[in-house]
Amino acid sequence: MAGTRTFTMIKPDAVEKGHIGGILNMITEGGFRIVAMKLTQLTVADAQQFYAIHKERPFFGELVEFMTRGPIVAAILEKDNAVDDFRTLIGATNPAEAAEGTIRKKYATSIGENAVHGSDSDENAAIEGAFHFAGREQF
Ligand code: DAT
Ligand code: MG
Repeated sequence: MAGTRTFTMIKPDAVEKGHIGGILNMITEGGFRIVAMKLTQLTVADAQQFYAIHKERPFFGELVEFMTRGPIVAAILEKDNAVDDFRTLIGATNPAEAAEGTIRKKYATSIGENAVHGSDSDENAAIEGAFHFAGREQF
C-alpha cells in the first residue's frame, strides 16, 4: 500500500523570488496537509548527503552550490498516495517538460533551479523527513 507522507523543499531559487506563498497555496489546494515545516539552510555537508545518489553526476557540484546558496522551506506533507501524487503536482524535473498546472511549470527556471523537491519513494520520504524533523515536530 502506498504511504501517506512525502517530503518537500521549496528550493533557494523559489525562496529568493518570493514564491513561498504561491507554492504553499498550490500544495494545500492540491489536497496535501502540512504536518511539519520550517525555513532553514542546508550546509554543504547536508546537501552532499541529501543528494549522495547523484555524487558521480556531472552536475553534482553545481547542485550542491545551488541548494546551499540561501534558505529553503523544508516540509512534510500528508495525503493518500502522497509520494506519487506530489510528484504529479510538481511536474517533470526539467520545467520545459513539466505539464501545465504543475508547480515547476509555473515557478521553475531551469532543470537545475527547479523550485521544489519531492521524494521519489516512501522509503526516501521517511529518510528525508527524519533528516529535517524530530518526531515531536511532526503533527
Ligand atoms: P528530481 O528533483 O525531479 O527528483 P533528480 O532526482 O533526477 O530530479 O535530480 C535531483 C536534482 O538534481 C534536480 O532537481 C535538479 C538537479 N539535476 C538533475 N538533472 C540535472 C541536469 N541534467 N542538469 C543540472 N541539474 C540537474
Ligand atoms: Mg529525485
